Amino acid sequence: MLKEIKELQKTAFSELNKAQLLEDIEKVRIKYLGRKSKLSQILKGLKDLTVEQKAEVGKVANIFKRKISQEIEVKITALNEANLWPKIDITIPGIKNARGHIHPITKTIYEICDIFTSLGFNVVEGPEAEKERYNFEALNIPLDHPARDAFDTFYLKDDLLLRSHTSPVQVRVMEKEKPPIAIIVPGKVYRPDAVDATHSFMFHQVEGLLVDKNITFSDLKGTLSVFLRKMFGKEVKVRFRPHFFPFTEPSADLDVSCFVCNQKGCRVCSDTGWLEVGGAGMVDPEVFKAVNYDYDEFSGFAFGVGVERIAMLKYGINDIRLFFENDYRFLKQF
Ligand code: 2U9
Repeated sequence: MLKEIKELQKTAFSELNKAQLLEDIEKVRIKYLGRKSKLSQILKGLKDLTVEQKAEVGKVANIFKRKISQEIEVKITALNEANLWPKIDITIPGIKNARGHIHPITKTIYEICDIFTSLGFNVVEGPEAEKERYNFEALNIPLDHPARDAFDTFYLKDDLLLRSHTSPVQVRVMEKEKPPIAIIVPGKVYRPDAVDATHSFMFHQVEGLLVDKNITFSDLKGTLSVFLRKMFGKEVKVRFRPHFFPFTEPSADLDVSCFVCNQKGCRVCSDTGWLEVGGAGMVDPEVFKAVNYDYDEFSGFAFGVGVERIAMLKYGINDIRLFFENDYRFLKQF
């Protein structure tokens, strides 16, 4: 009988080892532990044995019963746990991670800077928190100047403010270096404007400055015409409209012919046939005085463009706020 139990144990464990599914395990359980199992019969037959035999066979039979029961439990638990994990179908194509890319404003800045560097300009950047002297005084905007109202804003503390244009960087360069100078200055600027579809308290500019001997308004017109045709297409016309800026004299607003309607008249150009893209002028002698340049020896031109404005025109975007909302549905189009 002891031999019979040993045999039983061997086959039971070997069959349990092979069982892969819950139903296979259940079959093993019924076969070896069920009411009609050999083990059951052996246990029932114990009563016919001698006391010694009963003790010995009973002990071995019960050990077998306990061991196989335990092993069955372990296997069922393991299988149930494995079934909790989602099944992975490795033949399904994966989901690609979205790849980041350059923001449309940065892209437009790069494009503008590329054109000017191809013309021999150097790119310079400077601080966004500025002293009054660099943001105002050196640019011929004294404390009592009416033009200061449009800029005067966002003071961080006494004599430290968020710059309202990138012009302070040009002043810093002129303080450090003698002409010839040909620089382009991209960056963030801050103004006390109420936010709407075309205004933001923070936006980006690219400004330029060229100073040398014998620089004239013709140089300004030639340089900016080349830039605007590279930016908006060979066919655009360029117009310089008289204007006033404290830091340039004479000054002009900068227009390109409307490439949306080909000057037939549309909503984008308000039926004027022209789109304003920036401003420019000859550097005011007062600015040269502020940086100790001899304004009889040197002359220069300066200009500025709003990057958001250019990007909106180029890509047909009708609301400046889209640039700053970080909505991927908008950004992924560029
Ligand atoms: C120095 C001297 C002169 C920079 C200039 C403009 C004209 C201009 C506007 C374009 C759109 C500002 O962003 S905007 O609203 N800029 O019209 N900017 S001349 O003149 C300078 C700069 C630095 C030392």
